[in-house]
Amino acid sequence: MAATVAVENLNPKVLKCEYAVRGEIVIHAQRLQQQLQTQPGSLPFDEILYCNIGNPQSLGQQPVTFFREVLALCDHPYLLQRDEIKSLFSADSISRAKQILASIPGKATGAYSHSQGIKGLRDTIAAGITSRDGFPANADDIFLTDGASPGYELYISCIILLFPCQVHLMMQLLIRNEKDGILVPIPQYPLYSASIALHGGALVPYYLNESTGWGLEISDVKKQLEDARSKGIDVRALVVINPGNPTGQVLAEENQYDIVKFCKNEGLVLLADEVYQENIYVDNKKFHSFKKIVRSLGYGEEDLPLVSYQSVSKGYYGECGKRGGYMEITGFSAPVREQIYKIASVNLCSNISGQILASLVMNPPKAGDESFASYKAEKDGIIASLTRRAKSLEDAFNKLDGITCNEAEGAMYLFPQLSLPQKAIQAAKAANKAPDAFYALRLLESTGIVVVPGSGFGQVPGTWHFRCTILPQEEKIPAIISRFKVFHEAFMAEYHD
Ligand code: DCS
Repeated sequence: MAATVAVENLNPKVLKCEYAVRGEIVIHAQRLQQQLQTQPGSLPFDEILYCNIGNPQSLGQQPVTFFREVLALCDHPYLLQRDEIKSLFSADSISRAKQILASIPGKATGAYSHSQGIKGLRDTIAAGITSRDGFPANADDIFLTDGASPGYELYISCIILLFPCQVHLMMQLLIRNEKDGILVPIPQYPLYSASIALHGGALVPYYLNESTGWGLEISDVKKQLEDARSKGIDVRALVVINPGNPTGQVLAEENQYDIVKFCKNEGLVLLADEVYQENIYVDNKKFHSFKKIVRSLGYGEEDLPLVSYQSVSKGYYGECGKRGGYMEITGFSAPVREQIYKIASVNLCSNISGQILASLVMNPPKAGDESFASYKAEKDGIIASLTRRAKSLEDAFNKLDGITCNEAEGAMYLFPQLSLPQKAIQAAKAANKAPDAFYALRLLESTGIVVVPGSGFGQVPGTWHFRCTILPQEEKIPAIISRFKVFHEAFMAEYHD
């Protein structure tokens, strides 16, 4: 008898899982893009402007030259034997590639590595963390991953599913689960809700305070924690995203101290998503890693289990497609670490180009290196341009009636609030859509601009938002702003109460 696989008999956890960053609006945008190709002139715009996803190079951001030179040489070491490379590659990229290859067994980027990643690269990353924080880091605490997403998956797998021999799609469909809670900020990047849903855990929300620039208030976290506990949920961990996605805030240092003390007092693991650590656009805020905050408080390994995530997808490097990242885990007992290692080894290893890039972003060229001046110019140019783009979009949103927008202090997004007229809310209801999804769909159909409705990230009930990236190339920003304004004013006039 043939096996019957139908939506009705799939694992309900898979059906529950949502990921709006590539959801309905984006699928519709892709359809419209095809229509523009097959029937040019059939829509009121001539291109789709993707402001939905933090994928900088897809919108024209150039990769950092030094990083790509090293990658190219590592992947094709034959080049290192050729004299011509001296005129094509910088001296420090050549020496870095040689140094990296020497640390790879067999000098082969096509070979599996140690399950945690190549030891020499982890040493480099640990040294980078040490110099960033002023506190020591250890290569044994680093797990290199294919971007930050699997790192989180890996961890959640460990704590919720108790080691589910990792995780083929079909296994995912079949595994039933437990009831353990994770505190997650709302609004949040939907990797967290999706992953918790997939593994069948309980998402315990805490709300960021929009009126204080998306501040994280310990009093609210505590209230939510107690509420969840009173319902019998065993809350295991607190997720903090700093700088924030989708909200763009950078936590104040004092606030970070309070968060760390809270986690220690409540016996929570701190999951610190720090993938936007290089994306800061204001002078009055700095990135401080939670590792540094924990150590500055004098806390040792035994005081607080901490997982910190970094990725090559973000920052000024934006190497999303290379799938590199790491998690640094501290404060876990040896037997637990063994289990985390076991799960990592089921995946064999992360891809080697991503591993190399992770080591490069944590140890870029230094003053005195041949590439330093060009590297710095590329990096500063990208960050300065992102800062200008964030400011222009924020100002433009704030000039519109019915929109208020907090400052993008960091990350790659603005998350403006929409005050929609009742008639628009009713029209959305009639169309069976959340009001912000209705707005985003209309925006797409009139302008080609793709944003993600706030409902995809979670928001205070009864409020409506959308997330707009700051990533379109700078010369496109004025057109985006003017198209947006025309749409918004027409929409508000159409549904005026
Ligand atoms: N953590 C946060 C806060 C993110 O925003 C992302 C990606 C990730 C982790 C995972 O990234 P990688 O797996 O590529 O390292 N951000 C998505 C987003 O909101 N837009 O683009 C992707």
